[in-house]
Amino acid sequence: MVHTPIKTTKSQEIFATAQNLMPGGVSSPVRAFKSVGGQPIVFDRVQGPYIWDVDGNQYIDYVGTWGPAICGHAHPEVIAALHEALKKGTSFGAPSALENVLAEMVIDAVPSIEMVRFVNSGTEACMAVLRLLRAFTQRDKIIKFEGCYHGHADMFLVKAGSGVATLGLPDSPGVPKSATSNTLTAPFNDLEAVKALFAENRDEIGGVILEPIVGNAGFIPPDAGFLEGLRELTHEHGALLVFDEVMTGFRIAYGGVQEKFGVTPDLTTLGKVIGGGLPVGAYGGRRDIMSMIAPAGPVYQAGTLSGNPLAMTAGIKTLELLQKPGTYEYLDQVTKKLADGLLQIAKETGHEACGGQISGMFGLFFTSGPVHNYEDAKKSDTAKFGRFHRGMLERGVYLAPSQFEAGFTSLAHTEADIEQTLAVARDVMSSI
Ligand code: KE4
Repeated sequence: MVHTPIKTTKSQEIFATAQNLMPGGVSSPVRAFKSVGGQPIVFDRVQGPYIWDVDGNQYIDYVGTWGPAICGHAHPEVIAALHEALKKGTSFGAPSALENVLAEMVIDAVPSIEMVRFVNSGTEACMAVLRLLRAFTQRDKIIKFEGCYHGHADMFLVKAGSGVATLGLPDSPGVPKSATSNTLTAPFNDLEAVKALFAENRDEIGGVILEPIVGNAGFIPPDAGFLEGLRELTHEHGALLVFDEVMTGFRIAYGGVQEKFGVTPDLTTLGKVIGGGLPVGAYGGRRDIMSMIAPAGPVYQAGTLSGNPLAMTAGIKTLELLQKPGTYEYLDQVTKKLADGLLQIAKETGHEACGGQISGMFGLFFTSGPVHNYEDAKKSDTAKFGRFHRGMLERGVYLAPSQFEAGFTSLAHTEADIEQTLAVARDVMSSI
């Protein structure tokens, strides 16, 4: 397949200016394409599974603004609902019935959630849930897993994934030892390591937090028995189990990983999908724990724009769309076709690769694998991933700009989009 390099003049101009105005020219590090090389494209508009950049190039999108666009970008029904909501204003800073509606939908959907608090990002949700679990257990230590990312709050920037892994940052400067001295880490999928930490820190660990399917070290599903083992260990040691489902919530299943795998944590964090593309995060769980949150209880957490009526509106409409029969079967079907196809093409073109998918989330590593944890993931050929990413971009396919991220599909992706993507992938993998 002969391809002519895409014209990116306007993207380059805008990005050059941006770099003088904002650190790295971006509002979030991974967007700068640092680990895949080349300049990022500047978006002009999105619709369904597609992106158009400022030079008019069109792409099939597998990032979906990092997860929220699960119904496809700018879904007409979400846009229409927002138009209606806009007529009533943009922010209240006061109770609105819309918060009740989305809260009830989240509580009905997510097995662990009996009560929920809305915030504005996944980072805020994870920060708040950590404060809450420490207050409830009166224990300060937590266990997180290498390569997992729970937002950019100090306490979690220890062997974190996503942009921290992408940029190969150690643990970020500016984070005092005092903030991370209570953060213990273990390799993902390693129950023995968790048991050892509990033994070494008897009665001091308040909770275990994880991405139940890792997306921030690339796509790494839990080994059989891992989630169940954590549930038993936390019960045994009087610690709380926290599923960070900011990425997996309402994507892996309507009730998240906890519904699909049948393991119910004590607390859950959410984000991305529940905002339908507007800023929303949430944390929730057992009523006896959540009742400690101010003003019902003494644990403080607040936010000017939390429960924003526009964000609630977009989230409500998005979850309504996801409730339609066949949603998750369709996501699984198109994503399986994509992931299986990419692996098959990699094999046929002589590349060591592994990966997989669950529902609308997938990943591809350029290593023979298997990849059970972050150490395994780091064996990937990230330079080859960079060449793959650029080749796909040049041919109209937009993948996450890092080996240490997951890919996302949507209900708007058609079989034809997948076939086009695979045809392009064959061409690129034959040339890298
Ligand atoms: P935000 O603060 O970015 O809304 O959420 C933080 C967060 C928490 N937990 C999980 C499991 C997450 O995946 C995230 C954010 N994910 C990244 C993508 N891997 C957001 C993209 C970015 O940082 O630009």
